Amino acid sequence: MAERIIRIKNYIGGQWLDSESKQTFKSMNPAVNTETVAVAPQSTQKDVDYAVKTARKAFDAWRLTPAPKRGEILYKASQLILERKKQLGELVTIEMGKVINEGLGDVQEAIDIGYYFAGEGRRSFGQTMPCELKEKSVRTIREPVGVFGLITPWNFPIAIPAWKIFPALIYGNTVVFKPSKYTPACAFKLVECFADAGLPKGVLNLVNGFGEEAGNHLVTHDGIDGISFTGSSIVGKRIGATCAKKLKKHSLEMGGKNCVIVMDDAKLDLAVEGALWGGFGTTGQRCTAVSRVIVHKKVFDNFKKKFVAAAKKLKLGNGLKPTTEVGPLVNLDAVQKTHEYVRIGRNEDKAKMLCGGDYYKNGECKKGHFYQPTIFTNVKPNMRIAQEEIFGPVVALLQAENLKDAIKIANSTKYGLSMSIYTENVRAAETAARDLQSGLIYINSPTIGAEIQTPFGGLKNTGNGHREAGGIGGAIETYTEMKVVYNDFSGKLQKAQID
Ligand code: UN1
Repeated sequence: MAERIIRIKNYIGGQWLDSESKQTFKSMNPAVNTETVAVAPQSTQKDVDYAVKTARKAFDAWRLTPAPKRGEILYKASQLILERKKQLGELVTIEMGKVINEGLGDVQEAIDIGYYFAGEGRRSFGQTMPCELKEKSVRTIREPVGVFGLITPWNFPIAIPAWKIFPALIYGNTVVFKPSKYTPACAFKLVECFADAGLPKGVLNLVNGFGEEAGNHLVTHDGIDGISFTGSSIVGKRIGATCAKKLKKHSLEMGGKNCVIVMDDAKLDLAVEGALWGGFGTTGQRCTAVSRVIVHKKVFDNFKKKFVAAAKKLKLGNGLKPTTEVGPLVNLDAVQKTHEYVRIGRNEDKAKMLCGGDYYKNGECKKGHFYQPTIFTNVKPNMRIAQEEIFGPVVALLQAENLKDAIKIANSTKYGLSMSIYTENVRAAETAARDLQSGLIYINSPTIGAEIQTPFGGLKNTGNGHREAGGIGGAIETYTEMKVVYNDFSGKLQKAQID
C-alpha cells in the first residue's frame, strides 16, 4: 500500500515544476479506490509551450552529441531503472492495478528496451551502395526528426513510455512526454531515472495533464516535429488527422481484437493455459490481450469445459499479494464499460455466458474496481463482443469448421495486432502465419508477451504502418529521417543517367 501521497512535478529544462496554473489532479489506487496514490500538475497550454520551447532549444546540442555518448547516458538510465525495479514494479501495481509479477515485468520491459537502444548508439547503421559513376560514393545516414511529443497509456505505465523515450533520444531527438492521467507517478519515477543519469537539461521534458488540454496542444503545436501515440483508436484517429494536415510524422499504436485459434490436434491443456494467461492476465487490459478463442469443432466442448473450469479458479485480489492472479481494472469507467459489453453480449448479441458477468466485491475487493473473469460461448463472428475491443476480462468462444474457416473468422475484425494458433501440424502453423492479418503471430503461445528486440505493431485499424521497439523496420523508422549523401571526388562534373 502507498504509505504517503506522491507529490509530482513536471520536468522542464531540468527543473521540477508545478503547472503555471497551480492546478492539480490525483491518481488513485484501483484496488483500494479511496486511496490517493499521487497528486500531479494539471498542465495548461502555457506549460506545454514552455516544454516545447525548451526541447527545441536543447535539440541542436543533443543531435550533435555523438550517438555513443548519448548511448552511455541512456545505459546509465537503464541501470537506474534496474536498481529501482522493485519500487517501480510496486508502484505500477499500486497505480494501475496489475499483479506484482506483471508490474515487475512492465519495468523489465523498460530495462530491456533501455539496454537495446543504448546499444543503438554504436549501431544506428546506414547503408553504402555502389555508385554508377566513377570516383563518386553514396551512403545513407540516419538523422533525428526533431522534437517528439510522446503520448502514452496507463496499461504499461513504465514499459510503453520507455519504448518511446529510449529510441527517440538515442537517435538524437528531444522529447516532450505527456503520460496518461491515470499513471502520473509511474511517469514521474521513470523520468527521475533519466534525470539522475545525467541527461542534459531540456532533452526530456515531462508535462502531466489531460488529453483535452495538454495532449491536444502538444499534437497541434508547430514546434513539434513528430508524435508517437499509444491508446484508443478514437483518439488515435483524431491525432492522425491533425498530424496529417500539418504533415507531421506520427506513429499510432491502437486497438486490437486478438485471437487464439485452437486446432483439433492442439495440446489442449497448453492451449487452455495460454488462452487463460492471454485473456485474463493484466485483467484483459493489454492491446495484445486474447479476447476471442476460435476453436475447432472437434475439440470445442472439451476446450470450453477446461477453459471455464480454469477461469473460475482464478484468484482475484490486490495485485500486491503474491497469490493474486487477476487484479482490478484501472478505474470505474473501465468496470462500467466491461459490464456494458457483458450486457450487450447477453441481451443484444444473445450469446451464452458461461461464467463471470458481474462486479466482484468479495472481501478486500469491495473497495476496488474488480470484475469477474467472463466467458461467452455461442459467439458468432459478427457479434459486437466478437468485433469491438472491450479491454477487460471478457473472452468470446467461437467455433470453426476447419483451419480455413478459423483463419477467416480470425481476420473478420477491423483490427490486426496479435493472433496465435495452437497446433502440432507444421503446415497448419505456416498457413496461419501466412494468412492471418496480424502484425504479431504466435505459434503455440498466447498473443501477449512480445519481446523488445522485434518490431511491435499491427495491421488494419490497429496502427498506421509504424512499428515500435527494435529490429529492422522498428522504432528507428519512426524516430529518424533518412538522408542520402553523395560524394563526388572526381573533381569534374559527372552526370548521372547520362555519362
Ligand atoms: C500493450 O498492451 O499496449 O506483448 C503492449 C505484450 C507486451 C506489450 C503490450 N510486451 O503483451
